[in-house]
Amino acid sequence: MQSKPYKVATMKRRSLPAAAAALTAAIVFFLSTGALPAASAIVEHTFVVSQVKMKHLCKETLVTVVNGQLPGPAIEVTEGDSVAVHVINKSPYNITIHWHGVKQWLNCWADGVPMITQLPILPNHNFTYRLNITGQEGTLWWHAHVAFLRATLHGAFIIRPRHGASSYPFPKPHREIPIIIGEWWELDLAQVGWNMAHGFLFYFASASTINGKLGDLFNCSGVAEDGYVLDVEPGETYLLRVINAALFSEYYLKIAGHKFTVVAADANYVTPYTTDVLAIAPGETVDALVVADAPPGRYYMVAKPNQAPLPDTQTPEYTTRGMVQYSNSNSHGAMQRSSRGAEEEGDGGPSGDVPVAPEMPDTHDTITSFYFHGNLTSLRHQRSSLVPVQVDERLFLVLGLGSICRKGQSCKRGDTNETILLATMNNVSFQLPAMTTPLLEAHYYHTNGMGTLQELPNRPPRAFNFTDPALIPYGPKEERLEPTSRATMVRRFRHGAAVEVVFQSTGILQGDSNPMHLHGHDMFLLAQGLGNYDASKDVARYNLVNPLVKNTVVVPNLGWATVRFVANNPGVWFMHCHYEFHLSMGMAAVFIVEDGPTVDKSLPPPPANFLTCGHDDNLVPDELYLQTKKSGVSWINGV
Ligand SMILES: *[C@@H]1O[C@H](CO)[C@@H](O)[C@H](O)[C@H]1NC(C)=O
Ligand SMILES: *[C@@H]1O[C@H](CO)[C@@H](O)[C@H](O)[C@H]1NC(C)=O
Ligand SMILES: *[C@@H]1O[C@H](CO)[C@@H](O)[C@H](O)[C@H]1NC(C)=O
Ligand SMILES: *[C@@H]1O[C@H](CO)[C@@H](O)[C@H](O)[C@H]1NC(C)=O
Ligand SMILES: *[C@@H]1O[C@H](CO)[C@@H](O)[C@H](O)[C@H]1NC(C)=O
Ligand SMILES: *[C@@H]1O[C@H](CO)[C@@H](O)[C@H](O)[C@H]1NC(C)=O
Ligand SMILES: *[C@@H]1O[C@H](CO)[C@@H](O)[C@H](O)[C@H]1NC(C)=O
Ligand SMILES: *[C@@H]1O[C@H](CO)[C@@H](O)[C@H](O)[C@H]1NC(C)=O
Ligand SMILES: [Cu+2]
Repeated sequence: MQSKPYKVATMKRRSLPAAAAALTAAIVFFLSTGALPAASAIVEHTFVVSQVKMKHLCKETLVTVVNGQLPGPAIEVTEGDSVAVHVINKSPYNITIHWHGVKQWLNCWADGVPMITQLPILPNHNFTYRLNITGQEGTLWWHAHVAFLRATLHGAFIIRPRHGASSYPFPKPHREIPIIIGEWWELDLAQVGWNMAHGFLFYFASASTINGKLGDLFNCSGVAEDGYVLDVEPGETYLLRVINAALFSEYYLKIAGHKFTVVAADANYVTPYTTDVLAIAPGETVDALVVADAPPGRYYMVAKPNQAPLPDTQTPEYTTRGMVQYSNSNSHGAMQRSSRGAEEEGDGGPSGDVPVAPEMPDTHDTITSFYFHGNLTSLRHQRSSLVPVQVDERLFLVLGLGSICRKGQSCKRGDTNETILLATMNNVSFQLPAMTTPLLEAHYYHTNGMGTLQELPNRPPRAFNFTDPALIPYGPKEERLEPTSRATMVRRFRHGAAVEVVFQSTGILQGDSNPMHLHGHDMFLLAQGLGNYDASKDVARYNLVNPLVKNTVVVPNLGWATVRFVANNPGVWFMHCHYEFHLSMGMAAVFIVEDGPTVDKSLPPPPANFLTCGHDDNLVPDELYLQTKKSGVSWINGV
């Protein structure tokens, strides 16, 4: 039984006299901001998380969604607004919602990472998230921060400029369209998440999607699946707000016969960049203008995943497609036909009834993504002038895989089932603390629960030829590098510290790229390169003038990327790879940003509705204490 879409209450631009008792917060907000009261509003949503049956590929599947929708509802706000989202959890799972890319200034409590920033919302429980949206414009998104369930629990989060669309630093589009790339899974995602974290790795989606639709490359008994159709008027301009919500793959997006002008990425404006292909990794967003300037007709919009070539392990990857359809094209019933008969681009435009298909990059082409990201720079904007020149803390974080023995201290490595495969940073794999108190709460109240953590090392314990292809996927060189360990890795930063991180992808067991996502802060992407990072020549390439500003940075396959950020948002922030398999295998760490010298630079107490554990001293589980101590790595003292 499909549940009815839940009514979404949006209270935009409500005048003061109309504010009801429930809007007390709004009144406080209006009174305290003062500056532009007419431009601020409370945007309110109710998210009912429940399981519904959906049918694709001839098979009915139980999926966990918000308000019965896949993708979930879009949140649309104006910069300066406040947002309240009431989450009612009617699913059988523990849920949290993360507001991906929202900076959450002094509001880490609402970041939505289970056991790191909050207790999860239990089945049949409610929780209200309150966020202020300031100093950001563009496309972000929200998703459950629960292993794998984000495949079906996600939606767009769109922030428009305070002074309206005419203040965009690009021609005002006629329409704005979210394009969410996702995957269709027929498996029990909660189970898959558990399995992945326990070394059982081979689970894959059944299809990929654009705005929740599989498109005509997929069928049920020969009947093509519905595809996403964008109807356009000749000559008009469309702003596509592209989000990669997929768990597993970076995608290339093309529209036959059309070009994109990229104008923003991760809700930061970029120098307009014209290209016929977008590259977008999980966690990234790209805003691109498309002008409907082709001969009227029908044009496929194709999203195709890439993957590292052999000798990397090859996994099933699915291309999906929708359609751009001109209003005065004489053919109807888009997406009814099978894939056969699509014309390749370059044949001189559409003829008759056959939609034009774009020529896509090869699946194993990863260099197109490298170039795409390398060609983006930020548009000169207030924030882009703030690249820290002096660096206080430097981290060199080596990203790879590793393994621990299923039983005992020693076991066969390589292609064996005696190990649990893990993903690592500097040779440690992240595991959630076994405490019953979330880290943020333990940090805020200085409870001794923080004593169980391990410090994220500044550099890998041992240097090796990180990008030697001989490491992929197995072999004697690789087997020696494989043994690793698990811990709750954290790194503390003084308030205001300028931090430089060099992320280095490796070839241990695989040569994947790594889309690294930092919560609560944007990062300046100073440079990226292929092969091993070499400070003696790569520092000279740093862009300190107009680097891209991102919350998710793609560290190229067998390459590196350098970022800088200022740790000025106090709290406990997750930093992790946005490939779900890497995340659930432990490619993550926690950055703790300390309070500043004044109240307005310090984390306020948790909001009134917050579920806390009570602050007794009974927070250190002995088992974890012993396990961490045994590893002999330096300790963090939380007090
Ligand atoms: C849900 O969260 C509660 C409280 O943190 C925890 O005790 C329980 O084990 C969790 N359940 C699952 C299925 O993870
Ligand atoms: C959750 O919200 C629903 C709908 O507003 C309400 O009926 C229910 O009482 C709430 N439950 C809790 C535990 O607050
Ligand atoms: C939002 O901003 C208002 C006005 O500055 C402030 O009172 C409120 O605490 C803020 N809320 C959050 C969740 O940051
Ligand atoms: C899709 O069509 C192909 C070819 O007609 C067929 O082999 C396949 O089983 C179909 N898929 C489904 C799920 O029916
Ligand atoms: C920009 O893209 C072109 C190819 O499209 C490539 O040749 C060039 O190296 C790229 N620039 C950077 C800095 O990556
Ligand atoms: C491990 O692999 C060996 C050899 O491939 C096989 O015989 C054995 O049954 C496997 N054990 C498990 C627990 O899967
Ligand atoms: C790393 O390995 C590659 C491939 O074997 C090789 O070309 C390169 O020279 C090696 N680099 C170093 C620093 O040893
Ligand atoms: C990684 O850590 C493990 C366990 O602590 C250790 O045995 C191994 O030597 C380390 N490997 C590297 C390459 O640093
Ligand atoms: Cu995220």
